[in-house]
Amino acid sequence: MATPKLVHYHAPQTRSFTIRWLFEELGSPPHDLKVLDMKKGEHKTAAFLAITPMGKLPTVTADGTPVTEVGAIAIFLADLFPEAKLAPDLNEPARGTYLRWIVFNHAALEPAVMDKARNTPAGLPASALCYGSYDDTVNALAGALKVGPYILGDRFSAADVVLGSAVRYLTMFKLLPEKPEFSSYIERMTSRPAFKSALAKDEELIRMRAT
Ligand SMILES: N[C@@H](CCC(=O)N[C@@H](CS)C(=O)NCC(=O)O)C(=O)O
Repeated sequence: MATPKLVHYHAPQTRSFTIRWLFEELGSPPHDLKVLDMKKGEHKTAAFLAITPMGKLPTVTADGTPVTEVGAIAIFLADLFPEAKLAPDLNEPARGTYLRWIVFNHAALEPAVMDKARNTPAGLPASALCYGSYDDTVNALAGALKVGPYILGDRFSAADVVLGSAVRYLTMFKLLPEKPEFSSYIERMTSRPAFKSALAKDEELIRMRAT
């Protein structure tokens, strides 16, 4: 089957950066980049809401079919370009670990951090929350990163792009506690050539917008 035509709807300085970085790690396979100006509300136009009703970025379309949610997009793209070797094969046990941590980002890390930041009153016991408690979530992630250098141990994967992005921006916003496991992971991720290249491209977008 031919590779579908990919469109990445993007805005710099958002979660969409994760996907920009991932495209770099994949060796920049052909895709159209459509940059939306969120300050002008371009992500809430009728045309964009017809693609994705929440009007959120990142969104990727594949032959017109929308894929949203950073983790889903990462899994989709890493599988679409297997030659980049950013995803364990279906029959490898590491596939389970890989999926586990990509889903953990959405199912535990982000909700735990956002609830804490918003001071959500405790209406439910920890046992009923998708993340248990903020401390348990943070400690689980720090524990998994302790061995390193990557979330799968010796093997870099798309899960590091998802988690590396999240740990970086949550730390920038002081939403994660300072821990050596996080700072050294951020250091390893941000020193990757693909990360630097994606960041330089987004900085150029921001500069162009300012002029
Ligand atoms: N769960 C989504 C969250 C996406 C998201 O919230 N993106 C923000 C930018 S970081 C956004 O598009 N906000 C615009 C809005 O909601 O109006 C994902 O992981 O992709």
